[in-house]
Amino acid sequence: MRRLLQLAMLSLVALLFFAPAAWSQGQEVTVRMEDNFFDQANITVKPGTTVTWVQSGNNPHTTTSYDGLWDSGMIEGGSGGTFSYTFEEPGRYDYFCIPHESLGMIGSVTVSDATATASPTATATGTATAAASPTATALADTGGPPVSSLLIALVATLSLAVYGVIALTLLRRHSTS
Ligand SMILES: [Cu+2]
Repeated sequence: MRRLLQLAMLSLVALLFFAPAAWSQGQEVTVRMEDNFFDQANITVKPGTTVTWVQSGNNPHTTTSYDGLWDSGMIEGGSGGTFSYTFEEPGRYDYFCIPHESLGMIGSVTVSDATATASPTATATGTATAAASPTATALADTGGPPVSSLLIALVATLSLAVYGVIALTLLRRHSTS
């Protein structure tokens, strides 16, 4: 009975060890700077997410916050240059490309804590019909890692428990024979 208790404690320790690492992981999202638009232009991310803009076009582009929060400066065309910004506070952050704002090269990052309600709010705030599908992809991307990490933690805990049971059974057999 004491062995089972120790086993349960061990599993709990394993879960406590793995789970926070999976949950606290900062997520990363990439937005491409094309000629002349952002792909994806409207994304929804969780607080603590780092968004990296990658120069994927031949024209020079910038990612510039309308609120003055960030400004990449001109990133040369064909350079593959990048610019990153980490979003901590929930809210909506609009940005544009300095040379191509008039051509509609604008985008937004919505930072939202909610996972279940994120989809309806994102659709409600988006005015263009085309915004619906990129937002859905972004949600799928950001939703993936924590679930899989949690699964790994669960599998690790389960395998540890199974290993313990096998060891216990072997020990019992040894003592009875
Ligand atoms: Cu541009």
